[in-house]
Amino acid sequence: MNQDFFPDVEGRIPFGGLRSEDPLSFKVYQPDRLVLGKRMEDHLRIAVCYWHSFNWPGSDVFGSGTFDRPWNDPRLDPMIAARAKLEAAFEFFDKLGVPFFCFHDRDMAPEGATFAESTANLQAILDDAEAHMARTGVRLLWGTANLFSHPRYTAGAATNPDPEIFAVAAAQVKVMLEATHRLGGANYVLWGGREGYETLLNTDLAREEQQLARFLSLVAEHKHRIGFKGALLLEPKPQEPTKHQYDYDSATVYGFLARHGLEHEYRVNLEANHATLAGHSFHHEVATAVSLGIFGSIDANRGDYQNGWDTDQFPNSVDELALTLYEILRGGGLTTGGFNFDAKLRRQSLDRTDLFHGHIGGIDTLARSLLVAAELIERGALEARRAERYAGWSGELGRSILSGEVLLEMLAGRVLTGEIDPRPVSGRQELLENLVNQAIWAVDAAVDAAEDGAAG
Ligand code: XLS
Ligand code: CA
Ligand code: CA
Repeated sequence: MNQDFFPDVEGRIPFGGLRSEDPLSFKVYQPDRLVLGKRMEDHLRIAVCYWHSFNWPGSDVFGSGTFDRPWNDPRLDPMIAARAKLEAAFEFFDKLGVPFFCFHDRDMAPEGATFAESTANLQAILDDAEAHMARTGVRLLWGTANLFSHPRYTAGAATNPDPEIFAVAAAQVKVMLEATHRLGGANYVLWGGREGYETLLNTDLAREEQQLARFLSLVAEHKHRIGFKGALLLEPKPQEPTKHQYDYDSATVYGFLARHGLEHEYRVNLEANHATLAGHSFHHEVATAVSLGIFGSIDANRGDYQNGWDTDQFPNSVDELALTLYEILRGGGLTTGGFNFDAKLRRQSLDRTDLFHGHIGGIDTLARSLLVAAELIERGALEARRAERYAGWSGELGRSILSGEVLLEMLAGRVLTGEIDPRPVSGRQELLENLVNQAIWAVDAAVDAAEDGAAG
């Protein structure tokens, strides 16, 4: 396949600005624009995911694929199809102008009749992937193994009641961790695809936890053995496909890691829609991970507040994402992580260019959210009020409590004499929410003024 798969997009998607009428242009995202002294591209480290964009045919439980993805034709030789898909994928990454991509082993190369054949398929396609990466400069944000699609994983991979399935999963992760290392991946992700349960009637929770911990210890040990310097990331999700997934949310994952001495080996890859499913806001998940010291990377998307499953839509709300970006910037920003669009088109979005529209909108939303978050950081008003709220803990009483110097008895004594007699103070939530809106509107006004200037 040497013809362009996306002929309607001639070269790199340009920056057009807010007044642009070209839907195939960025309205906000400018990779080289400096925000808080750092390039936008380096703040966001955007990635496209292989699976939703190139593997998924647009099927749902009621109907078959609707998308134009010729490599999914079952009459094709699977390796020829895999190479055609790879070419289209890299054409897309390159035209969109993003620095990274992410993939599962089975997204890129077909499963063979035996494990050895599947591994050989992957190795062969990796040669081509390396060539495409060298040609386009697109890098690997993370790799991962698909431990959930094959029927052998119905009852889980590491948490399977059958140790032989644990062994196959271990072999698959070994191959894919090494593949990620070979491609210079910045991270390796483990989403607990079917690590969870359908019914407690046949499940031994304590045993499955031990199995999962052993699996993750083996993976960390192998990472060090092969000299992979990227971060290992677990991806929390509360349910789907199983009724209850073990890696429920950031806090649950941290508790698990700490119980097994793995909290310095793993961080988290947080997905917006998974936070929604867990009943959290996305910025709660990010702030929790930052505060626990395990924040790693982001899967950008959004759910639908009217239903309870993983719709993986492209993000489009600056109001919501600005708060997430704010927590990330407060935590020091991304290091090995990035923003991977784990987002998929709606089934009726049939045209090839729809893939561009989805990503362009998501990227612009992220860029605009970054501007708002930077504005909030620069204004410093939220931070100042937060510091003021806790100021007492830097005083004599607060320090003596935290250092362990005082006992309950001593505190009680000071309260009894009336020496300590506090008054509640306002949390000022509405004022703080107004400060956030003020920053959003200030960014709107600044962008408007800049465009007026540019228009002359
Ligand atoms: C599924 C997950 C998955 C991981 C990678 O819900 O989001 O796509 O990101 O295995
Ligand atoms: Ca994900
Ligand atoms: Ca998802």
